[in-house]
Amino acid sequence: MQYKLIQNTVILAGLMVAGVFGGGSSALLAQSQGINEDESKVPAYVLPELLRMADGTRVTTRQGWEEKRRPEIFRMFETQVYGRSPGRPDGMQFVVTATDTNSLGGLAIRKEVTIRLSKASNAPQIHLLMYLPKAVRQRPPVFLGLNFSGNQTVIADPGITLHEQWVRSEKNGPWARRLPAESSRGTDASSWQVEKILQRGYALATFYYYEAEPDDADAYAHSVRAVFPTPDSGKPRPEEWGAIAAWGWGLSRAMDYLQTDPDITASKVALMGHSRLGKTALWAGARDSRFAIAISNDSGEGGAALSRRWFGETVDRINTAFPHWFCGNYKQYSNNEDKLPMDQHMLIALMAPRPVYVASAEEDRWADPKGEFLSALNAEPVYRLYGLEGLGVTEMPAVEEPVGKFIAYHVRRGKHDVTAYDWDRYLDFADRHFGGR
Ligand code: GTR
Repeated sequence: MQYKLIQNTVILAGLMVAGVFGGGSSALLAQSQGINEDESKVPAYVLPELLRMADGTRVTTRQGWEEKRRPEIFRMFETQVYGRSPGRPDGMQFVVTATDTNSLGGLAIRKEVTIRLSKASNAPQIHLLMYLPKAVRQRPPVFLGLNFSGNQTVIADPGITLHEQWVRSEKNGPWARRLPAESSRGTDASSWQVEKILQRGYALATFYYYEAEPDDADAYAHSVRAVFPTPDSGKPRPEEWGAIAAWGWGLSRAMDYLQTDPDITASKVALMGHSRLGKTALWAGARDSRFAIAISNDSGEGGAALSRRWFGETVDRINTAFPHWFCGNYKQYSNNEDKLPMDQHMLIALMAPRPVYVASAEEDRWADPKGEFLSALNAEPVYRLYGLEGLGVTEMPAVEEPVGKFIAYHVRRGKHDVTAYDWDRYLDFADRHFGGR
């Protein structure tokens, strides 16, 4: 479409402009006026340049990227968007609590692992659920992802242990620990496709994201952030971790365990996350190079979607609705996107040279499918430094026409969700990068 061409040209031309950080005051004005879902009203904007240092120096080599520009961009995301998180805590313990060598009718080995995050008797725990494909004799590659509602929801398997969860029975009411209902088993099965993953020769590892932090602005006391605060701070400082960083930190702790597990290949772990957990997968992948692939499913604002593009959710809206997700410093960019020293294409680029997949859904306008595509496209210059092909197209592909090699993209029919179609594409992508089944 003519229109798309024009938009892409605006952005790519923006990349040529030396040292321009912003300049699109019309975009700024527009965003402060609220939510836009009309493509014809998207104002022009200029993206910060991926390969030019804040001091104006151009970066043209891998070494320059790895030693100078990548650390600079990483620090921007760390201090301005997601917040700095601590490293691996001391005294973690991994306990395999249950193994069923004949689960899902013989398709899988089910394993449950408790990750104790310190030696303290009241240490927070992560309960990792794993399925291993029985038919695969060698150590399989793994999809790792946080789940939204508890391990028992990913497939209707009566053998999955129910763990107490943080709940509030009424809005702003007191927090309590409760066992989830039996009836919740398998309620999210369509977005996990466990059997499909196993049939394709992959293992799955997942845990409930509330175990790192309940997703509520008032849940700080029950977060790993309260247990592992950075020195001398009761609450995080403005550049310290928000909930997305806490969830991502939990994924790194799951990786600590996976590196000790003789039944899987820890160098072949693909992170997959949907929506807020897609934002989390991208940030976790940027922070922790042990993750071999990162997959963002409909991650939208603060994930794959460009912040400066005024379409769908905005920085202001997300900071208002979910004040706990990002670090304190991110608040200053509400209705002020042009002041961001980076944009989200740079988050995608932080994965390089590792493969990264960005996926959208056609009806998920809130997440701005086109802004997600353009982010992936504008991450390509870094992959080029490695001689790696990115999307292989310059215009948004048609619905359900996946594109790309080291950066991949598709927009699927339908709404905000993870579906069998999405998983088929992620499995194909993993096959290509992990060397087949
Ligand atoms: C929405 C939020 C999005 C997205 C989504 C989700 O309410 O505005 O950024 O994260 O929730 O996580 O389902």
